[in-house]
Amino acid sequence: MTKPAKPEDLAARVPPGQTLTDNFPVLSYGPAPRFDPKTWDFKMVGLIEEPVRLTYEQFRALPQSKQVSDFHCVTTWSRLDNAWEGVRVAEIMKLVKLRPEARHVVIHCDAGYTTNLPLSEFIDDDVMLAHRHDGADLELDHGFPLRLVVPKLYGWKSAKWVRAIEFVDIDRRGFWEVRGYHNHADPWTEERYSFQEDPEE
Ligand SMILES: Nc1nc2c(c(=O)[nH]1)N[C@H]1C(S)=C(S)[C@@H](COP(=O)(O)O)O[C@H]1N2
Ligand SMILES: [Mo]
Repeated sequence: MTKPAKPEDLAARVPPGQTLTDNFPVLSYGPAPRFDPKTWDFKMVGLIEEPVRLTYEQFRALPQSKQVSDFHCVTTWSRLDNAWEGVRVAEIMKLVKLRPEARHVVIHCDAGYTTNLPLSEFIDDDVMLAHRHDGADLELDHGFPLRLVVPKLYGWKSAKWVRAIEFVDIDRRGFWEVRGYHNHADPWTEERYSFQEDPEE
């Protein structure tokens, strides 16, 4: 058992404008896609020397990690101490040789959802591709069989039902990023909406 956190410690973990929840709300645009382990695959494409395609079995055979992190949705709920299990992005990066022009990634999901990240933030130590949450397999609605977890950014960057990672040179905005949400999405500086973006960036 971990000691219950003191209220002042908790406050330091909740970004401005956020409210804590113990529930795990489902935030999805559209219904959860169907999962078929026989046809499911995971791809890495774009600015890498050799494209990668793994079957479900091959993906599940990759080395596993655990990590506890906080989750902040731009709709103002935050959920602390999520125990994620899966494959660290650092692990899948061992499977590719990046071309020098690669600077950004686009995450592609079943049913067409996408999100974008700078390469440097995608390969951060705390970013992972998870299939379990709080000791159980992810529910379908929470992204089973595979979701990205990017603890340092708002929840819409934590793409559910991930199928492919595309390495690109020029940044390309994802699903919410073209619909008025901030391209970067740092919850600590409340990067919520695209109108807040610095036009110089
Ligand atoms: N494929 C996909 N991934 C997605 C979304 C989505 O609509 N489709 N919603 C995002 C948003 S806005 C949030 S806050 C988190 C929510 O994850 P949860 O539903 O597991 O709480 O998933 C993100 N990933
Ligand atoms: Mo969200």
